[in-house]
Amino acid sequence: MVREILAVIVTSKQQASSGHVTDWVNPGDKSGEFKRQVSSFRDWISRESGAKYPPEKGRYHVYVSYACPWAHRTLITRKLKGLKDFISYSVVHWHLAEGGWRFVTKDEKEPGENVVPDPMEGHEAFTHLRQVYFESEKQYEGRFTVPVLYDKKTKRIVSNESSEIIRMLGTEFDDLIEAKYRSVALYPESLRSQIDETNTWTYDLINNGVYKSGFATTAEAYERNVVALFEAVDKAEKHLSAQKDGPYYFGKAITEADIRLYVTLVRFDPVYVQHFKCNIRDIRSGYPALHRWMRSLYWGHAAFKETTQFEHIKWHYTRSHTQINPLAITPVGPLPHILPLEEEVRAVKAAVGKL
Ligand SMILES: N[C@@H](CCC(=O)N[C@@H](CS)C(=O)NCC(=O)O)C(=O)O
Repeated sequence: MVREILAVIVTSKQQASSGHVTDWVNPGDKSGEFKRQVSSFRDWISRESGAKYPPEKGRYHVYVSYACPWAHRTLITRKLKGLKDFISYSVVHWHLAEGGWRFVTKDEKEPGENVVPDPMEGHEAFTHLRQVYFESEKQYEGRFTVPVLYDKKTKRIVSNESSEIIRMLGTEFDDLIEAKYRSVALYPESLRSQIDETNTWTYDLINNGVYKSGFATTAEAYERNVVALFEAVDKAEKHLSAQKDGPYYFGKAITEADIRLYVTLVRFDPVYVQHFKCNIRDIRSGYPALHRWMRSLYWGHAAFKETTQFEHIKWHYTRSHTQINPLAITPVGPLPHILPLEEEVRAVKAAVGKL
């Protein structure tokens, strides 16, 4: 995780002064490389006595976008840990434009649950997520990212770093929730070193790798990153095909490794293959073990299926990144967005002799 944070050394000031929301690579940066900013709000909900943010039912809220893989991590974790009645959430409009994420108006109807105007008391006039950032820090100069974990009591942002939010949700409410949810251990002691090791390359080369490929502004930066991305996806495929006690990444129980890889892979064929040019292979025809694993999460668990909103995902990327897709036309396929568990694309069926 340290690497995750260090990998992204762009000061918030640089980002803010760069001008446009679509300036993912700072104009003037000759490297053409996308460098993710470091998250600024890094407090913790903690059950240690005297903690500034203790776990309490109904006290916290998460602002998310259904489009965003980092925010998606928090929605899956919230559901897997049975935190429905403990932590509320709301969803921003899928379109990211100048001024950052905005809330829907009360007359707008977008697909999915909880796509609502800012529901916080006192936020009735808020139109954009940036107002939540400014409420916490008047001089905030970074990007206005989701997810945001918000404390209703102090009206402060606790954290805007998803890797840390999922850790808090994963353990800090355990004294309050039902036993069946307490036993869901997403970062169990016995697997920590393996999860940490996997997180390091999955984050850098896959989760962030799709962005580094897609946002690159030189052919060299794109090619270097897309090749590294596919080497890492090959490595994940190899790991999963050797995993005999599945169905999960590390065997019999879901861990955060499943969550962190799923959020990128489920967006891969619908968006990253064409929009971010991550097209050396696609998942459905090129990666049988990953394809099966991803679909078993989606079709087998409400926490994955109900939090995956393909319309938000497709519309957000293809209509917000006008530097990549200036006409903002959303490609229709591939259809379906995700295949049923027992279905395969024709090429795969032919290869296994089922045609
Ligand atoms: N480190 C953050 C990254 C979050 C992030 O980059 N979110 C994107 C959406 S996928 C965002 O909100 N971007 C808006 C912007 O940069 O203006 C995390 O993992 O929580």
